[in-house]
Amino acid sequence: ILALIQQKNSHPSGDALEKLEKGDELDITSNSENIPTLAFPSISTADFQFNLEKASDIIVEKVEEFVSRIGKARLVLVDLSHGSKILSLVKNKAAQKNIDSNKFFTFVGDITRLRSQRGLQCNVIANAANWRLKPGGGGVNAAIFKAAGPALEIATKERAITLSPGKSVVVPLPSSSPLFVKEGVTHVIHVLGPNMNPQRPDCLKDDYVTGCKILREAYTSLFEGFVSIVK
Ligand code: AR6
Repeated sequence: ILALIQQKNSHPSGDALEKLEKGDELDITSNSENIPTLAFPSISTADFQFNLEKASDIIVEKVEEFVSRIGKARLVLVDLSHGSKILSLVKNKAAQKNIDSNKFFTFVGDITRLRSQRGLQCNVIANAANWRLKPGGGGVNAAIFKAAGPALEIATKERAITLSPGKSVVVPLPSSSPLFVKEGVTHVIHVLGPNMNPQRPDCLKDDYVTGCKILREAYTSLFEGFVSIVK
């Protein structure tokens, strides 16, 4: 059954298996084309090896702070698989805090194919970037630069050359970008989170006091960036 569900992933239909797999996501994706929506990955928790429990606390804390400031808009935490630990941690903690599930929810999908494959229209997507703001390097950064084509690299250079940890930069996506055309993405917000991976630049080792402070700053900067677009 799981294999069948995975096969069905890329072809939304009214099929019973599809409904089983998507669950309440069906309600989320229907009739919501024009609601400004930010899709964001969990910053720093894969390649940058940030602790998932601590990251999930910070995500929920920052979401709670911003849901009241975004009007009708929505925030959506995205990850690639149904087994995503960060999605389940955040989902449970958000439910405990009674965060409005119309304004914030978790969602399984490739952030570069949310509309075409999963039926979720997100006009803004966040990228867990590197400090050079360059394509490649794996993870969501590589996927977003690849899907957006050279237009994103050029547009990014016009806004910033580098990024320090905890900061973000809003990049309007040219309408020639495939990500704009196919997915309806109008802005990419690059965010640089704290790095706990000794093999990457600016490693904080185990300094989670600094790490948590920088991750909070990163989400504040990301959500402020989204607020500035929505206004
Ligand atoms: N769609 C949705 N979520 C994704 C996708 C995708 N296509 N790809 C990955 N994720 P990571 P970091 C999730 O490693 O830890 C890069 O090389 C992933 O499962 O992309 O901040 C950059 O160049 C995880 O939950 O970002 C930086 O050097 C989340 O996205 C460095 O990695 C973030 O994982 C940044 O590391």
